[in-house]
Amino acid sequence: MHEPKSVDPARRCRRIAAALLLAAAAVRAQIAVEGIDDRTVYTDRAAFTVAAEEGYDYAAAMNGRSVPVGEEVAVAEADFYELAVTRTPQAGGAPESDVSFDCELGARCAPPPPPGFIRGDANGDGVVDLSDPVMILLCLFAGRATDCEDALDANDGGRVDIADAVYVLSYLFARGAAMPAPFPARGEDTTPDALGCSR
Ligand SMILES: [Ca+2]
Ligand SMILES: [Ca+2]
Repeated sequence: MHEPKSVDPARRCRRIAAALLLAAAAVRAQIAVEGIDDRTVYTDRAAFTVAAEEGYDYAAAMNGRSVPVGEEVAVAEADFYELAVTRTPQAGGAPESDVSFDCELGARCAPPPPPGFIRGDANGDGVVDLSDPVMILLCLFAGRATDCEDALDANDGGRVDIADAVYVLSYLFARGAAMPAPFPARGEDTTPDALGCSR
């Protein structure tokens, strides 16, 4: 048994679009694990079934936790896994075989967002909602820092003031005009102004 290894997120993302890597499948006898191939790269999810043969009692555990035999087991969370299976003849006798494999599953790396900002998306979470005018007001009156003054400048007037919070609220709740570009897609500011943005 190997100790399960943790997989840090950065390491996962260096891996090719993250993958399930099966390695070192040590088949010592006739126990079959179906649905996955040895030394094959998967992404995001894999599922396997420990095949149950009549005449044997099976015990299967993945990372020390029991998993069912004869039905599909899905792996969808990035981690390092070890599966161990033993079977014992019902007619008696010692466990005559076992099989184990190690697999590592990484999340598919999300592509980096394109550069730029969404006008009105003050908090930079990718959507414009009520939290954004709140963020504008916090920046104006509560000393909250921002990494993108351009995003706060909802009306593209070249300055950030309370009119920007009102503009977003009007858009959201009073059928007011949409924000000028870049909106709704992320993009660069095409209006020359003194505002900055580090997104
Ligand atoms: Ca937002
Ligand atoms: Ca403005």
